[in-house]
Amino acid sequence: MKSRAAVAFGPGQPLQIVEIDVAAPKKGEVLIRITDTGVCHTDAFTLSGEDPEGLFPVVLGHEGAGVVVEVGEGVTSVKPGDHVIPLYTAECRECEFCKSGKTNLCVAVRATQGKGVMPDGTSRFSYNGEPIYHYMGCSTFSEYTVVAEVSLAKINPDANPEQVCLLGCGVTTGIGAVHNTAKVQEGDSVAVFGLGGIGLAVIQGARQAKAGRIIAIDTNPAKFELAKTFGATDCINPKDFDKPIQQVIVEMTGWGVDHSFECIGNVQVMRAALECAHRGWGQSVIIGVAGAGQEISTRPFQLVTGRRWLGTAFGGVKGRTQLPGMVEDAMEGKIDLAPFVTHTMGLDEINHAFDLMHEGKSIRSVIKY
Ligand code: NAD
Ligand code: AHE
Ligand code: ZN
Repeated sequence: MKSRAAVAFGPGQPLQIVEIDVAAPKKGEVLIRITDTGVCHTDAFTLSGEDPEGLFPVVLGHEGAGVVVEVGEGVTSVKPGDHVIPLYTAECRECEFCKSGKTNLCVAVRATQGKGVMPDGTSRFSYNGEPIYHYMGCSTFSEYTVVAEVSLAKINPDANPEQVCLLGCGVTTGIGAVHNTAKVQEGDSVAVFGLGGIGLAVIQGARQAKAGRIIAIDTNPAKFELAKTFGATDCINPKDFDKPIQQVIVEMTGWGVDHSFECIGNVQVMRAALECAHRGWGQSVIIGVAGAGQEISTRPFQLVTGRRWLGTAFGGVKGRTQLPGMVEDAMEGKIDLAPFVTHTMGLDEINHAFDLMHEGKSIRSVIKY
């Protein structure tokens, strides 16, 4: 079938809106009509050419919501008409990782996903007869996309897709990082570096966990108002100080914070986030994605003296099992999604969504098909 799609033909190039061909779903696959998709900084990261797994031409997008159109052979967990959120972290419930009870990092489709193809090693997308790569197992920047059955969470059909699409990545990642990765407890102190969709979701999660002090850090003070609305108790701009921001935070708190979260993808900030953690027990969670060749560093003494460095993907959330409940939480007002959607637009304007992100003017732009 034909589908309108925003195709990234090469790194650093604007997306082009073209009509691509989408092949029927094969065994274990599902054809989805995407109704709404957020634009996450990871899409911009891969488009920039910095992603070691970046492939072109590709249909980007991984934060969507849609409706099942057709199922391939053997698919039993969803049927046409079901409302779904595509998952870039699949959940097969059969692999060693799924069965471990220790992680959400299912490996069922991860190897082929990273190569931009479906589990059988081929693409369902083409343009002028030439294959186009899939992205993160989702490719939500096409109105019609094909994903693996294990990469779909079935959700309440009454949920607002313009909002719950954000549970496909950003909001789930931030909230999940607080509860599943850091396990923030009542009264704990928290520092959040970077106040985009991810960092603001961390703040919302920290408030759910009844954290005490929540220190929000960004170089763009325009982000502070929403951070305070979500529960930040202090907002600070590293540019306002002539000493390292980790020193500022340690001085603000005595010995540092119980938990810090890096939500930017900057390896220098990752170091600062680790070093503002409390001597003896403070932990720092890396959420941001850094470019090819970049590495983190700190004095080992920082770890010897009890700080712990952690990381998280999709907030440790098992998508098929836990995402439907998070959608219900959003419908009941326990997760507040509306303030994240600062802009909505049609697919034709998707490059504007990337501009708004780079200019620091949006939290999330949602593309509506
Ligand atoms: P965003 O662009 O919306 O927000 C980033 C924020 O960081 C902005 O407010 C910006 O002003 C701020 N910032 C930039 N440099 C800074 C600095 N030096 N000090 C303080 N603040 C600074 O991005 P986003 O969509 O919220 O994504 C954030 C990061 O999380 C990205 O790296 C993205 O790829 C990553 N991410 C990871 C996961 C995961 O599962 N691990 C999931 C989603 C996104
Ligand atoms: N492809 C990159 C890594 C990108 C990355 O870390 N992605 C995050 C999700 S970002 C969502 O916005 C993630 O979940 N990683 C775990 C995984 O399995 O992809 C690289 O460095 O190669
Ligand atoms: Zn994302």
